[in-house]
Amino acid sequence: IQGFLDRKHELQSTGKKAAVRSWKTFYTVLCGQLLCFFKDQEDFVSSKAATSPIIVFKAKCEKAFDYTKRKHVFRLCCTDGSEFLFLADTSKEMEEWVNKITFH
Ligand code: I3P
Repeated sequence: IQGFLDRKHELQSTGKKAAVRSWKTFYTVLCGQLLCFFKDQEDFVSSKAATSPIIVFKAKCEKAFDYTKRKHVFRLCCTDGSEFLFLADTSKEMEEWVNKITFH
């Protein structure tokens, strides 16, 4: 699965609140057990990553029911303690991402 998602860093691996907390748009690609981030599809094709990938192996991924500021948001809790929110365009897209990340 791949496409544009907005991403917000909530917690660092230490469990501390992330310092940079604004939403950022990335062309996001799930590749095996890695979630990879690019500026756009062109950058993905030329393997020009925008930021480091997230390891989704054994991560917990589900709809962020408690985050009510925006719709179609899901949360990814990684085994290192870090946490991210992702904003999809539609609830269908959100469910697709959650399923693919959970059962990759
Ligand atoms: C953050 C930005 C985020 C906001 C976050 C702010 O400020 O406004 O959109 O999260 O709030 O810290 P900045 O752009 O200066 O980094 P929400 O959209 O979820 O409100 P937070 O620190 O309460 O998470």
